[in-house]
Amino acid sequence: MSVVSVASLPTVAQQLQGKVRPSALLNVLSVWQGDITRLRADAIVNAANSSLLGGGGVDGAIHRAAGPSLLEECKALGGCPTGEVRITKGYNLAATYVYHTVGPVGEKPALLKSCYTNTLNALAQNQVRTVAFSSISTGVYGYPPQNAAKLVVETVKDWLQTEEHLQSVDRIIFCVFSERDRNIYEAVLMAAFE
Ligand code: AR6
Repeated sequence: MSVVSVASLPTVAQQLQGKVRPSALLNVLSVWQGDITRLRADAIVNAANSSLLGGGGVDGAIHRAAGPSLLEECKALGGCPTGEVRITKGYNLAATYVYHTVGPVGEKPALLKSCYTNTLNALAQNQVRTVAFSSISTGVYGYPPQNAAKLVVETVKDWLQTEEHLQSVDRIIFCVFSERDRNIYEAVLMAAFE
């Protein structure tokens, strides 16, 4: 499958030109629709479960594309509580690292926010400059996608308000799988930056 380098993707500032107020924050954000395993980034963020032993959805896709060494490394981590994050290598993926976060089952905003904040803090700490997030909890875990996107955009926007955080990243990609979710993210970003 063809690899997409995240540095080549248009930013939200470019994607939604004229529809959003210019903001330095929008120069580091992108919305991209497709299979996250195709992305060449420093890190991709997996929607894992607390066992970290793989599953369906994006988790299954990441494990299949990374190969069996990913599961071996995950086994040694001893699981991950909801809202937290654990880091592995990317193995056969185009991404260097996988950040595995465990979203809540159902609409639990504080826990979903923790997934994103903890992951962003860990990325900055590890000097990871390009990252693609999958839409945590919005598949089988049943978080309503629109509400999740609003919370995610607000959380990332707040996090980027700190100059140190803004300087720490080159690109944060919201990787959406469906056209519906791409429309949701674009509308939510327009509302957040109008
Ligand atoms: N690339 C990008 N996004 C994807 C891909 C892909 N290849 N495949 C699915 N999505 P889900 P959750 C989207 O169910 O709700 C697993 O079994 C999907 O359309 O993968 O957090 C874990 O092991 C949706 O928008 O994750 C857990 O048990 C989003 O990824 C459980 O599912 C998240 O959907 C976690 O559930």
